[in-house]
Amino acid sequence: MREGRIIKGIGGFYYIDYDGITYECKARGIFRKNKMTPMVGDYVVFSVTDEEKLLGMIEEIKERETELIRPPVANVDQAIVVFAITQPDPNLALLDRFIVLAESQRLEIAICINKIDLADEEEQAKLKKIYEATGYPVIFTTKENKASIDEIKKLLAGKTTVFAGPSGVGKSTLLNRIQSNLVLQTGEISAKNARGKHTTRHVELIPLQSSGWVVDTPGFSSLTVDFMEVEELSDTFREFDEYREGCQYLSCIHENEPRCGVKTAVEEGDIPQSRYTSYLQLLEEIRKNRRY
Ligand SMILES: Nc1nc2c(ncn2[C@@H]2O[C@H](COP(=O)(O)OP(=O)(O)O)[C@@H](O)[C@H]2O)c(=O)[nH]1
Ligand SMILES: [Mg+2]
Ligand SMILES: [Zn+2]
Repeated sequence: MREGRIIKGIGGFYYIDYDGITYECKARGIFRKNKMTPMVGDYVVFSVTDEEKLLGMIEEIKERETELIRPPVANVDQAIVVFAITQPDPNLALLDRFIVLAESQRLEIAICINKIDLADEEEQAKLKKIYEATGYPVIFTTKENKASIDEIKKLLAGKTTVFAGPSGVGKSTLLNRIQSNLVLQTGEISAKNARGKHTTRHVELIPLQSSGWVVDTPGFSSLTVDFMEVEELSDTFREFDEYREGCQYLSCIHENEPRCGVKTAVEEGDIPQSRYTSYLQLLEEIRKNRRY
């Protein structure tokens, strides 16, 4: 018996990485009876049925630490939220939404601002100021600079990471630079494919030579936060924490309450306006859903 990790699943076959070798495995019927379907990211025990052809049988699924729905991957540790400093210009409301979604899945979070070759230091400083108060690592990268790519590599070490971020910000390019044997499609190519062929994308876990795993599909394709509770939302805006003691009510949601430490901090410029605006927008979204 061996232990490996499922990196891909297609039509009832599971591809298991075992120390850099990939075995094609089937799952025992017993999993179906237990309503336990193997998923990408699962750590499994498998038996080899044909060493030459690298075939095997999954015998046991190890307990999952986490289970992401979109993309469907087990045991993800971290989300790196990637935005470009320009082309396309960062949409801070969307960035904040990605952070909230990653928080709701209890993932570790890092923020990557890419394409810094296209903007001056002032732009970088502006974003840095907004996000360093969150406590998440904020990393500035460009494909032109290896040292910046190495910083991302360091974050990936030993963890399973999904990259989240809008299309065109450079996610695939980053991954290709991180691991030279990768050839993920970048740039305009995907638009062309989308027109004609029906391309079914399978989620795949890529083992990194430098240790760690990355998911090759962008995370959080479903963008609504309406499954969350209001209290949970305000908890995910981490920089609000230190100002809560200024709130009159313990249950303050920092909206219309008379004495609110968070609102005061926004007025005094201690909490960035863009973060508070994002918060109010997401709050409204959650509320709307509750009315039905
Ligand atoms: N100037 C600049 N362009 C970049 C950088 N990274 C990626 N690009 C370009 O941005 C476009 C989109 O990149 P891609 O990796 O496909 O983005 P994805 O949709 O997030 O995977 C491509 O034309 C890349 O060449 C960068 O650091 N600087
Ligand atoms: Mg891409
Ligand atoms: Zn408050």
